[in-house]
Amino acid sequence: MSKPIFIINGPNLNLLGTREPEVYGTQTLDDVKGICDKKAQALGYKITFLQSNIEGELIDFIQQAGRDGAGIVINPAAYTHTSVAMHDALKAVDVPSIEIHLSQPAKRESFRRRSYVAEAVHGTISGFGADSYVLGLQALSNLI
Ligand code: CA2
Repeated sequence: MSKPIFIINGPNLNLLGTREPEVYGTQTLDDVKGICDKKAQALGYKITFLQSNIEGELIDFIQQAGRDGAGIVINPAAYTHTSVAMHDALKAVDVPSIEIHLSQPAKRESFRRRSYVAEAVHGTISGFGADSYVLGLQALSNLI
């Protein structure tokens, strides 16, 4: 049995589908999990789908994925633009990782243009709503 793909979600993504639908869409995080389950199954993988609002917990998830996972799809949410700790954690694991975003941060406020995570992952997919997760899984499975 192959190791699962870890899908890690950062702060406030638990609110998905309840606010700002024009930016983040109408699907809930649970809907996104279902979409990821289906795509991963088609690719021959199981997923471990996680969310936290706490930076240290997200670091623990990344380390756990390094030990027990085949790879990482991560939406670091606002920590994308602030977290050296997440950058370091992603660099410290030996599994491939893909950064994904629902929206296209480059088209939004200037503070969203900097990603500390981008320099530590294989690549970034953004701007496709829930499809960013699907595209991220596809890209990751090509790397594993
Ligand atoms: O577009 C993305 O996926 C983001 O990672 C989402 C983050 C944002 O800080 C990044 O710049 C881009 C914000 C996630 C907050 O999600 C909410 C969802 C519904 C209601 C409120 C917040």
